Amino acid sequence: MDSRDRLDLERHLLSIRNRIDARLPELCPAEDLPPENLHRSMRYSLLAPGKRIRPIVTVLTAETLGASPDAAIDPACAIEMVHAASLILDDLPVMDNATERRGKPANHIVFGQDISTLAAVSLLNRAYAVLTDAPGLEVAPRLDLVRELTSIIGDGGIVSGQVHDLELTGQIDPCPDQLERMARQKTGALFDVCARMGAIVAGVSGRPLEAVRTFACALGLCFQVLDDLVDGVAPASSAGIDAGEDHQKATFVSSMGSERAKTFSEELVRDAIRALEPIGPAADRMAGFAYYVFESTWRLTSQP
Ligand code: GRG
Repeated sequence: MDSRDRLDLERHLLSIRNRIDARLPELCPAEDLPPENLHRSMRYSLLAPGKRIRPIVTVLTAETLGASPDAAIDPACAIEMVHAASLILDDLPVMDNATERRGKPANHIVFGQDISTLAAVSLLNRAYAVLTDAPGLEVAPRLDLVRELTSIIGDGGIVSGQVHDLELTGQIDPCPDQLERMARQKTGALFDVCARMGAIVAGVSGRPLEAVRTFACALGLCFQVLDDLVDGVAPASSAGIDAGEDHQKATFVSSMGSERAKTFSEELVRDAIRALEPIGPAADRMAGFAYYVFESTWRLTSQP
């Protein structure tokens, strides 16, 4: 990608991100609405400065498959609500016991475990409400969006992935296949549903849907491998979480070593980009985005 294309991509990603960041506060109850501590807790995590990678995948997928980005914004925000809920739950003492997230004290440190658990449940519930009310879409696609989201959150997806993650905790060198299965459920499933929801907004199925799903699953797994690499080397300030906590956990680094994990992440980003070939030049931005995510996260893995 030459520098002009990269600038164009970065501008485009920023414009999507700005739209997401502007819409999220409108979709979340105001802080002064009772119970104030619950709503403050929800907004604290949801509006914290995350990278918004998952909602960007949703909007880019919809655009790539021929839809206007407008109808994809609320579904993308619903995805970010699920992501924020998962981060709150993941940081609890009974899970990863992390004290910092997105460069700030973790939700339960500020609001207590009781309120933060309820805030996570409330964010999840609100995500469904956002989908049922999504503007610019007929009733049938809105129902499809809800169905897709339910299919990846519970025992068929993220929650099961987290259970496997807990089971692997303490095993410092788990078999890479086990770890991959767990990461595909825990992290990959949410990326997958981003693509599926973008395709629903565009009203597209068949081969292009398969292409974007393969892309998203490979990118999600790649992202988890890179996240493990960053946690392994980055100081807390650059990772935005208390990175040391993950050292007790089974990670791709503890399982296969950092050199193999790096190679694996390169293979995965290549797989992701290759998966888009059937779509042709319309997918250039999505491919550029995958490389952009890879490259910017990779840079953090090489910090002293
Ligand atoms: C019911 C949604 C739900 C979850 C319950 C706790 C749990 C089960 C799952 C945890 C899933 C999880 C937190 C996976 C980690 C994924 C990951 C790599 C997170 C970091 O994502 P970034 O870097 O974060 O995109 P930002 O802060 O930039 O958004």
